[in-house]
Amino acid sequence: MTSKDGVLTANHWGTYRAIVENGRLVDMRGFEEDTDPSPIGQGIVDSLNAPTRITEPMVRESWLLHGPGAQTDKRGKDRFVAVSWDKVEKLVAQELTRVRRDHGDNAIYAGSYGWASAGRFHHAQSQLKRFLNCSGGFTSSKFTYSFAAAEAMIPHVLGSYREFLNTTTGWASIAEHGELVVAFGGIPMKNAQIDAGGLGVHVQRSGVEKAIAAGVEFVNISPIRDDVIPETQADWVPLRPNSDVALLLALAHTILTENLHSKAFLNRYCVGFERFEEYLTGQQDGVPKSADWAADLTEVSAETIRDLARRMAQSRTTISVSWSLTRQDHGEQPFWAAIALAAMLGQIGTPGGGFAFGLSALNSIGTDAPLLKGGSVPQGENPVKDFIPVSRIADLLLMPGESLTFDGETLTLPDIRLVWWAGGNPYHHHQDLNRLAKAWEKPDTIICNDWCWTPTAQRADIVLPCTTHVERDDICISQRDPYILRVRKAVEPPQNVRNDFDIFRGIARQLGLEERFTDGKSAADWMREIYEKTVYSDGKTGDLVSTEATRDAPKQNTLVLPEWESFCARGWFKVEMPATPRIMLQAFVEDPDANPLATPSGKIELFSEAVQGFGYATCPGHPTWFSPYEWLGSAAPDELHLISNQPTTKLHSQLDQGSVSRAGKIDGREPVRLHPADAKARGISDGDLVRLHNARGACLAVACVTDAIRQGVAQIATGAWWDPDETGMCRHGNPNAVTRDRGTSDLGQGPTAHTCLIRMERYDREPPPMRAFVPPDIIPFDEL
Ligand SMILES: Nc1nc2c(c(=O)[nH]1)N[C@H]1C(S)=C(S)[C@@H](COP(=O)(O)OP(=O)(O)OC[C@H]3O[C@@H](n4cnc5c(=O)[nH]c(N)nc54)[C@H](O)[C@@H]3O)O[C@H]1N2
Ligand SMILES: Nc1nc2c(c(=O)[nH]1)N[C@H]1C(S)=C(S)[C@@H](COP(=O)(O)OP(=O)(O)OC[C@H]3O[C@@H](n4cnc5c(=O)[nH]c(N)nc54)[C@H](O)[C@@H]3O)O[C@H]1N2
Ligand SMILES: [Mo]
Repeated sequence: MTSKDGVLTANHWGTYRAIVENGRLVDMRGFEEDTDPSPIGQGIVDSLNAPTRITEPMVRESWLLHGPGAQTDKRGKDRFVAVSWDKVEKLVAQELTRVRRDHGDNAIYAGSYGWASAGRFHHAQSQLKRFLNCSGGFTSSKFTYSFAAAEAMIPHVLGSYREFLNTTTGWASIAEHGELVVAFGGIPMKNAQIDAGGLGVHVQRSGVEKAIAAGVEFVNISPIRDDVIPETQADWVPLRPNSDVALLLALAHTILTENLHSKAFLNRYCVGFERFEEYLTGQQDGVPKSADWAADLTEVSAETIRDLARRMAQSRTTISVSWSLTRQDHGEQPFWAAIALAAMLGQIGTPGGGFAFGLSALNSIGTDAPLLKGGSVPQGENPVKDFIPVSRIADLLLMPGESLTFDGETLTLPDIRLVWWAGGNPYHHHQDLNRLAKAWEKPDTIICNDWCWTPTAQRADIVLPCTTHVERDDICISQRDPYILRVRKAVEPPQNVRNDFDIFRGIARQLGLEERFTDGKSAADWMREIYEKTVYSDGKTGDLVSTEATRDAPKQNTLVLPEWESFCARGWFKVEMPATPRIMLQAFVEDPDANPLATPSGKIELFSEAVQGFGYATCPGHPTWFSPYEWLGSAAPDELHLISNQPTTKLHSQLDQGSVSRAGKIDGREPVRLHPADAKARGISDGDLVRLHNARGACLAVACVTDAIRQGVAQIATGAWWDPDETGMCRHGNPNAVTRDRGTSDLGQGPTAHTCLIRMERYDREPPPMRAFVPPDIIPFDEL
């Protein structure tokens, strides 16, 4: 339901009107402009003041009694002591000072990876980083869990990754000029509910529908049939998970051997095709990457591969590669191989053709919204140069002093004594959580800012309770969305919780750094500044087309915004949409000499001397097929490949405790989907409680038997709050109980959650009670 009444509020899943009665939030209705609002937003209504809400600052009992480093194995089991803000501010300030003095600034790890909430000012991670940079810095992290392998790899191929993520040719162009969309990992509409930083209206579904109406055909290359909406009537190619590179190479091989490739494109716009060609033909290693070769690896017939290759060459084709393809062993390769295939088709830079990084991975991927860069709270300079690729957190804690290869560098892992997380949930996002739990015992102190008792908050020493998005004013500006929003506090927060900004301001005051942290500005001052510094962006991180926003004298590429006061009074502003659809790499293709890429050659690098020069056996100089460390190609007959994809009913672990997410569970546990033949072979029926396990761990889930899943594959969404029993088995259904914590390669060191074999069996014992949403025991300070 949408509404014009109520308080405008927004989060990553959309913009809503908060309906408040007697000071209580009672409903979240879709923003009046949004014709396809997401149900996810409703999940805040009953979770806001649920028992999982943290209402006071908390300190773990053993830490408080015995000091930093005390009984770290009791994290997650100890009681918490509720303390005053004054007390907790002093404790944190003292501990920061101790760690910096005794162990150095790089002994603090504050990568703090996570999605937090959407507002630009109350962005927890930015506030934390600014605060820590005011007092000596911290060991940081680089890249994301979303597509780390691509973030490292694609700059070697195209000169930038973000630029091309931001300028993907969208549905408007595909509908007008495209004929065929070949989607590796599908066009997952469930994921388009989300956008980083919020979104005004949901447009992904209408974009796909436009393409369907225009007669565009779809091929869904995925182990899961419903990775595309049924209206696409897509041909389903249910390949083995993680075999996409073999398929991409075989498509390229077919196109090459049938002489369907565009030599003109390869000559003019690419370097290194000859080296790639030697690999494709087998001249290099004796193995032609033919359709017959790939048929064994992918379990897609050679006939299907050859037909698809011909169809792609005969049509105006977009190759979409889902981000999930990067979150697997050798996740650098699928995007590179897809670019190579698209280059051979010679349609890059043409309307409705080329490649796309993950159409529908977010609401904005596949739209033509103008690129915006909102102003921001400057994070300052971090004097500490140590960092990790973000998903190497457990390695960092477990292996101080050891080295790690990464994108041509050798990093030395510092000795971490203090970990601070604000706006993320590593006990959701990290792989092999039992390994993380061991690493988690290492630091002296773990601090977490959150509003609810997530598994991470439960395992911290100091918990700083913050507000939610409905409890504060903010400003939402997201990079690829035309809506700028003035969101407002709808309800009062509990008395003893604070905005992250105020949490850090209080601690900064204890350290004598308040003025440096706030720059003398109030939250309202910052929001106005963020708004007024909003500009058009050219899509590369940090590089701007215009340097200043102005409300008068519109020049080309100058963003004209309403005055702050009138903007605030109306609550939102929609930036004009471009008149013509965007075409990725159009300028480069029109004139590659005038508009070279930022690669060493200025061209698309199908062979990269730089990457070859790193000498990594795990990532050579051209797109390469590697057998994943575990996959169906090497599985025992009773093993299944587990896909742990993004949840439909929430964003990651956020609002898992709320009504929308709980409605998607069965008897309170996460559903796992599997094929009828696999269920039968294991004596599993629909609705049975099952145990998923491998050498790393186990979790319970409830079986959903469906032929929408390829045989040999099981699928469970991420996000169920981690709820291990004494043996480390998650009773709730968190797949990171069984995923492996290993980097994609020496180059990207990205996470590899989608590479995972498990066994599954019926769980015939008494179902254990779940504790995921049971807050820890809490005692008041004066009872200590
Ligand atoms: N197995 C498997 N694992 C995966 C993935 C997968 O595909 N499979 N995907 C990975 C990916 S792509 C990602 S991006 C990660 C996501 O991992 P995360 O981003 O860590 O997950 P979230 O649940 O969004 O965590 C955000 C946290 O911020 C808190 N929060 C919300 N608002 C605020 C605020 O204003 N202030 C503060 N201080 N806290 C706030 C929320 O309560 C929540 O605990 O997960 C990764 N993990
Ligand atoms: N509702 C909702 N939307 C979200 C999020 C969320 O938590 N909830 N998270 C957001 C975030 S942070 C991100 S990074 C994006 C992620 O976007 P994606 O990476 O696209 O998301 P996934 O759902 O993990 O994967 C999409 C599909 O890829 C398929 N797949 C998995 N492995 C393979 C494989 O080896 N080969 C092929 N061909 N297909 C495979 C799976 O069937 C899966 O459904 O989603 C965003 N959107
Ligand atoms: Mo992500």
